[in-house]
Amino acid sequence: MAYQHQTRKKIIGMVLAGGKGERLSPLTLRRPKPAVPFAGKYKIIDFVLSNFFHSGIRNVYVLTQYRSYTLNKHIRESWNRWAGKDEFFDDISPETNSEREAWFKGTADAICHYLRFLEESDADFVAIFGGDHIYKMDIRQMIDFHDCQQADITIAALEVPQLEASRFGVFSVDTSDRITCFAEKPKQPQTIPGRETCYASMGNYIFSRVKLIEVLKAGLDRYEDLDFGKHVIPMMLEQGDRVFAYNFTQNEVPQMQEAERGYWKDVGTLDSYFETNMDLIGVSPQLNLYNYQWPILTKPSIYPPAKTVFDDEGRRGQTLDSYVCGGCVVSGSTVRRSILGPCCRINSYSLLEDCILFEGVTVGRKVKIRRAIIDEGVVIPDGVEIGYDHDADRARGYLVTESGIVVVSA
Ligand code: ADQ
Ligand code: ADP
Repeated sequence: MAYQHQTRKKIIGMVLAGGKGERLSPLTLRRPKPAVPFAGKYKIIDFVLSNFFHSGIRNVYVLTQYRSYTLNKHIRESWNRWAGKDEFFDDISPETNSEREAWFKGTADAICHYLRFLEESDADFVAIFGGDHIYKMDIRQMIDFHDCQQADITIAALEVPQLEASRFGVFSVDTSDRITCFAEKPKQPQTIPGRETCYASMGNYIFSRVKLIEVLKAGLDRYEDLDFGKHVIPMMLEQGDRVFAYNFTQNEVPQMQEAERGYWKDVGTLDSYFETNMDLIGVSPQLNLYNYQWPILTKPSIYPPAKTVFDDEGRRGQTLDSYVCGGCVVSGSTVRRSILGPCCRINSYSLLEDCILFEGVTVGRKVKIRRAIIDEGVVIPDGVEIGYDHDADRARGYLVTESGIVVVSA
């Protein structure tokens, strides 16, 4: 039976989308992590914004900062159009033209700069979510939990293996899921009693609006780089606020497949980015993009259908086990287990295997590429081989990751 929402409270969304995503470099040299393409036609930020949209939370500010131009453009061109009457998905960035990084110093500090939006709002709750993750979530279920617990803050949470837990905010709970202690990225994360896993924060928070304003003002007096994980949550625990954890594995979206329960990916490194994309083109991917009850929204495509053609000499153009976006032309060449972003051209006698191509990549004739990520607009000249000899790849200035993925950036 479909989930019945209880709360009638008013909610305002804030998405933190200003992070650099340094571990995804060189893909994040010219764009922030939330603007990195994913699954061909989407951008990473489309996942969290689709969650807000389908949860009926459509008053959403997207806080951008680092290399914000492409992300702001995407929000304006793609997301503004999904908003109806009295709804908005607005990008907001620091009011500075500076190229320096002396902007907002921490996640909560960024929200503080827009305190007036919160003060002027009549919302009961504020949903502050990261813009960096791939998952589907009905946020109203978390809000119902927050409301029911009469919490001051609720943190979305997952269990992660202890070995990975140092990348997260890690905490302990009592029997009613109230958080008793919290440590941001601890060197020695505390496991759940009797288990080898830890409770980890997903960096998604529901705050009661009045409480949020109060703690931000108090925090600003104490820290100049105010951060939710480092300062705000510990401060709230210290002063006895009601801090709760929402178990994300309880969350359900319509027509969800069992494999999707608890599915949440950070795609923070090039290898995890590559694997998470590649999982999509397997026979039964964990993440189902064909659930029309929860479609991932993005910029509507104006491109013509993808096309595979025989070349002048009668060589077949073919794509196998692949995602191929609109506007692509694959002529006289073979593409296997790959993701082609919009408007790619693959020319005769070429072979692509296990590749991710961003928008507008041109691959010349007699090219061979395997296990590679090719950035937007790159032109691969005739006869080049990529991914077969990593020394040669490095000599050409390409980056080769630990697991041997070659990244060709513009
Ligand atoms: P991290 O993801 O490491 O940890 P951080 O780098 O601060 O924390 O980024 C959080 C989010 O805020 C990201 O989406 C990022 O893009 C964005 N962001 C960072 N600085 C910003 C700024 N100045 N303006 C706007 N947006 C900004 C956090 C939590 C952990 C939790 C993990 C889960 O602190 O407790 O476990 O997320 O990934
Ligand atoms: P190749 O090196 O593979 O021979 P071509 O540039 O000759 O590449 O293109 C091969 C085929 O791709 C053409 O015969 C045509 O069918 C298709 N093609 C090229 N450009 C377009 C286009 N703008 N629209 C549709 N199909 C195109």
